[in-house]
Amino acid sequence: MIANRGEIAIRVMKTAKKMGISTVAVYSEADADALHVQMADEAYCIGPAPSKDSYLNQAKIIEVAKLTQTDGIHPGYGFLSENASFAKLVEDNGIRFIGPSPHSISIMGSKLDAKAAVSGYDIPMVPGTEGAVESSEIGKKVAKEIGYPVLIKASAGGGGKGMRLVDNEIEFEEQFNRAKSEARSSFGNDEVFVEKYITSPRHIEIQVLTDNHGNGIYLFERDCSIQRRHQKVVEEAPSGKISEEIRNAMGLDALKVASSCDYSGAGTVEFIMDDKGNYFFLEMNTRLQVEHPVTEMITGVDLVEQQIKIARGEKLSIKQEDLKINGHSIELRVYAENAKEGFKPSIGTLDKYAIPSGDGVRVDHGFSQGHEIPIYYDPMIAKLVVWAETRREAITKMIQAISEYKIEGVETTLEFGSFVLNHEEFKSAAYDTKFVEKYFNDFLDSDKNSEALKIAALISGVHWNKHIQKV
Ligand code: MV4
Repeated sequence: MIANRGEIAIRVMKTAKKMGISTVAVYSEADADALHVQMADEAYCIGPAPSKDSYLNQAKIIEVAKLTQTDGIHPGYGFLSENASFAKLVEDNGIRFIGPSPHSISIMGSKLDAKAAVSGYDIPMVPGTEGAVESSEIGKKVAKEIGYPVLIKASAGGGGKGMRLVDNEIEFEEQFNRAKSEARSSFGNDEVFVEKYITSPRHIEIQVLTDNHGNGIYLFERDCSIQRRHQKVVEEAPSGKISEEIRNAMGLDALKVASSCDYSGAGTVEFIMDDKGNYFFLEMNTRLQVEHPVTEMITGVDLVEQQIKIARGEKLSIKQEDLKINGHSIELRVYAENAKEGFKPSIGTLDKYAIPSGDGVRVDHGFSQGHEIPIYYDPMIAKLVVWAETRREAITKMIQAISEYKIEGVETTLEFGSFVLNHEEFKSAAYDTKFVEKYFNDFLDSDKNSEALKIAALISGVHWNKHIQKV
């Protein structure tokens, strides 16, 4: 059973079919016509459109699993994928959870628990407090020691939620109180800690696979620095800026992080890297990630197949020395959003929908022509993934693929993707997490320029017809 929807439900079913496993889909009333429902061997409606009534309805999902004699549940990403209580409920009902144990999920779901778990494993961490900071006075003392600017982070946060930047001591108390009350209202847990702020980091994450027999491998890195307000836009593997030596050190450190919580399955260890190439452990994501395809493209490993085998209790059959990086892969997330209006969701019907194709082009999507993008869920339409021998060729292939992608009926982020891929800073691989913030206005201007050029071309055409041609 796939307890999810859209492209990831389809992605998981593809591998299940390849492995001869029959599939059960669940869906909300908004998704009755969805592709993931059509593709499954069996499909059951689990409630109304809002996620809390359907894709987050644990009791209903278990009820369908029991009815269909489901052996294992794949949670995809989002929804219930990092919910330790759900993983436990699944196992308590005699069903395999295709993911790590509730214990691993729970440790990595708390940043303070994660820090405590990895301490003693000699993993580089950003300078800061070890435990929760109880008062603004204590926090200020630490901040003075490590030096401003500092970040106040919520232990229960993640993906950028519940973070406060503090530039100097005068602002500390106010930001501390805000961070605490935000954490309390958003996560029901107001524990916060303080870290030195790394100004313009790169976001580098390592894919790992570990089994229940103590074996683990790392499948190299993905650079996910191109993002907007913690929403990733472009991801690539390998990073264009990492030496073999750092790559291997990060890989081994990522495996230590996995060991620290007895991890089993596919996981991602997130690091930030400063402008001198120092890297620091941030958090571990205990799920299959949206951007997993770029890793599959450069390693040839089907990560979902490995997840299923590990959940069955099999030993990892791939050894570290079997793995090598083959070529280069880039992913662009195609959202139903109007980039020019601050990435406002653009909901509607896909009146025209034609995907690019060809060697080294992969599109993971959950819609086809005529489908409506529901307002209830994430507005991602598709992931456009390319592979080529070299980074340069992969960039060229992506630019070509974007131009062949035809979507009408909703606004999309394809044009913004083209802006990123054509940018010198992207081409030189020198970008960091400030990229979108730094260049967004250039994107707006480039658009105005191209509008101006179009108008100029039209005017000169009219002029030619009216005056010059007659001469
Ligand atoms: C940081 C940081 C700088 N210094 N921690 C954002 C998401 C969450 N996983 C942690 N994040 C950050 N933590 C310290 N000490 C900068 C970020 C950050 C970031 C990290 C990864 C990718 C994109 C980011 C965008 C803004 C801030």
